[in-house]
Amino acid sequence: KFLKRRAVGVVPAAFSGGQPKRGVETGPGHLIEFGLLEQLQSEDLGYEVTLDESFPPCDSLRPASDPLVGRLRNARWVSSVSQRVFSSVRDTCAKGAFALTIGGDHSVGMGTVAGSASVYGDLRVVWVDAHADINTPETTISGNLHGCPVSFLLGLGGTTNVAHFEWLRPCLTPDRIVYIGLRDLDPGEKKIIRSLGIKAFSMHEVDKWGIGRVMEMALDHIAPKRDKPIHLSFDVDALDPTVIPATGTPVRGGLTFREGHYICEALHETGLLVAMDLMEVNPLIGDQGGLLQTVSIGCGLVRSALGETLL
Ligand code: Z70
Ligand code: MN
Ligand code: MN
Ligand code: MN
Repeated sequence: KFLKRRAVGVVPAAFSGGQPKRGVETGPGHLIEFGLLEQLQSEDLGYEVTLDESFPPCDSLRPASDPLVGRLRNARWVSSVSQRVFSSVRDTCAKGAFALTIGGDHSVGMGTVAGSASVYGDLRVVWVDAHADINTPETTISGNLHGCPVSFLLGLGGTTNVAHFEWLRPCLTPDRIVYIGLRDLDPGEKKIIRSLGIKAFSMHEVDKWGIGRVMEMALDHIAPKRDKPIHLSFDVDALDPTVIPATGTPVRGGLTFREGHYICEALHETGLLVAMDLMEVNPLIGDQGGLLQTVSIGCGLVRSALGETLL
């Protein structure tokens, strides 16, 4: 309904500055090396795939000096990389292609969603994650910006006045985002979600209703008439660590292999999906077998969101 061409623009967001563990910046390279781009071009899917080759290595954007901004770490670096991601996603969406961002840590989610929202004003967001990533500069305990992108998108708690983020304006409202897979929230994040009435399907709701009902309810909330563009921001740590071991913050009790794929399949079926992020693949966590499994399943999630079916 929204995409003008059978084309995918890929942004390799090889970035680790939103959290302290190195390795996650090599996630995009591993996904590409495993054959992600060829899989999307294959006769089964048949997309025209363009990699943003001009996207700089994020380490090259690291400023010489990046002092704390309040509690926030690497604010200057996160801002410049996110702004670059924003431009690339915006340009891809403006061409009528599907914007696929592969990461890399989830702090750049502020750039991906801002980018697609700048083209699709009426955007809806499905945030699949073990974490809510909705800490504000005031509530964050860790100071890691990958725990904050949603608050920046909503313009919460001083986010509109944080140094270096002047380029980012609020582009989302609490009624236009839905969470799936949550199970590891800070106390301040629970308060924010409750007070704003943000629709959230934690693992408790997934257990209670099953993923089929959850997806129906999620879509009924953000697009009751199934007529709004949707951005899927998928943090691979939403899946159980037995399924996705190679990620920086594994949390037990997560989504199964099939539940993760079902989310992607159901979103594809709506015909409303315009962008996807696949974030937080960290090849340095765990062993070689776990890495291969993570990268292989990560590619499968993207293929499902782009229309691969079982039959
Ligand atoms: C915690 C924080 C987090 C991963 C986001 C965790 C955040 N709420 N962890 N993504 N993998 O630091 O704000
Ligand atoms: Mn994260
Ligand atoms: Mn997470
Ligand atoms: Mn996340």
